[in-house]
Amino acid sequence: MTVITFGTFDILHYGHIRILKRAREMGDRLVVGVSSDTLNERKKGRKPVYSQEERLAILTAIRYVDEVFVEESLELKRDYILQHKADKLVMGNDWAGKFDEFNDVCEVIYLERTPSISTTSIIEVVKGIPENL
Ligand code: C2G
Repeated sequence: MTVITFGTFDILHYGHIRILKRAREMGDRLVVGVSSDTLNERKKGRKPVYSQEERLAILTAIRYVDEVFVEESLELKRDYILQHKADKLVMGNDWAGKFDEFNDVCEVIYLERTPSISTTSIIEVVKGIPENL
């Protein structure tokens, strides 16, 4: 059973590890599509802190991850699912409902997002911006 998930995974944190662990436990192989730097800039309007090569290397080193590839475009999601023969697509529930169209080629599952942690909040702490401003 192959599981696929997608994301930027910039400044890897506990929320990322938890979704990777839970996704991996839903099958016996986890493939991760890592957003390219260009896709991330389009999506979020800023460059990731870690380059795509660094993010790929970090994800490759995680025990729950069996394979990584670069996600170049959101429009190619169906092709990626088919190419990697994924049985399940797992995403955090900030994406709830957004990928239901792929239900015809795989099971689409949204897992609860881990509260109180995000790449953006880490960047703000590192920059020294008070959280409640
Ligand atoms: N996540 C989580 N808990 C958090 C933060 C993130 O469960 N506190 C999950 C997200 O729901 C997502 C994954 O970790 O499933 C990766 O998060 P991001 O790097 O923010 O990915 P994103 O930019 O949302 O990219 O094609 C879809 C996109 O590429 C998803």
